[in-house]
Amino acid sequence: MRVLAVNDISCVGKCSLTVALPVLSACGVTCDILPTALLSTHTGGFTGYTFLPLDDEMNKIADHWETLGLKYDLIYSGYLGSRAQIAFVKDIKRRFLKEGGTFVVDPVLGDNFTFYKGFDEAFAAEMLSLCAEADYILPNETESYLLTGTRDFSAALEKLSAVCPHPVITGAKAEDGYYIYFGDRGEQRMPIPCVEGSFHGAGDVFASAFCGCLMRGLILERALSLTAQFCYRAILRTQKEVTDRKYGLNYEREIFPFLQSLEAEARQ
Ligand code: PXL
Repeated sequence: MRVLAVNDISCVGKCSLTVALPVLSACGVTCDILPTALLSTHTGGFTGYTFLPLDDEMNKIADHWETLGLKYDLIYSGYLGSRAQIAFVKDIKRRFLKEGGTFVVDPVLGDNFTFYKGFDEAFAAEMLSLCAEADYILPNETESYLLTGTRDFSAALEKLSAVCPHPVITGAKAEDGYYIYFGDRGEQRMPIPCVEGSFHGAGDVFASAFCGCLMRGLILERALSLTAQFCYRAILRTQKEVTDRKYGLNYEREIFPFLQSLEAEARQ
């Protein structure tokens, strides 16, 4: 199985490609990368970070790949730095996704009900148009709100279902705990263990592990369950080890138990 991760390289802060590569490789799938930008750190909680968009390079990389005839079983897109990059990812999907392949979009927009730096309503509208081309989308509760304009998860899921066949709203805080809302057969929701507050990079660990589970043949519900458990354990460890949250999840030592459960259920 061959995956293409389209995401930035944040050198410090454990998110995007620095998470996708180790997690997907550990899952036993080849992970190629298309870097969208190079940053000294991610943009959440750091100041003075450097940011180099890689649009020109992305074009050249894609043109070279075409000469190699590369095709992917799954393309996973994450942080995109501009509306032009969103348009470019649509083109990447058209050129490099295998017939019948899977397109997963993590519509990275914000957290704590606010946009990440540099994003706004127009950007969210463009992201929604990318979601419309995806098989699976993985908004967190903030992104679900920014994409649909509603904080009601059932209503948001309904709106997202009209756009994409398998919307998944992660870390949704309801009255009685946290849930994953997903909608491939009407509305479903799965209770998940969760820790109060936001942990930077958790969405990227989730998306990467989820793609790994799909590539190993797990059905949606099992992929979500194993992935949620992995993220929860990584969050607990991060909390226990009292690392500054902006440096990301301490997920590394949770990879092994995650893989044990994955291998027990994998069908390919
Ligand atoms: O984790 C999402 C993410 C990815 N990449 C960059 C970010 C963020 C969130 O802040 O800034 C560059």
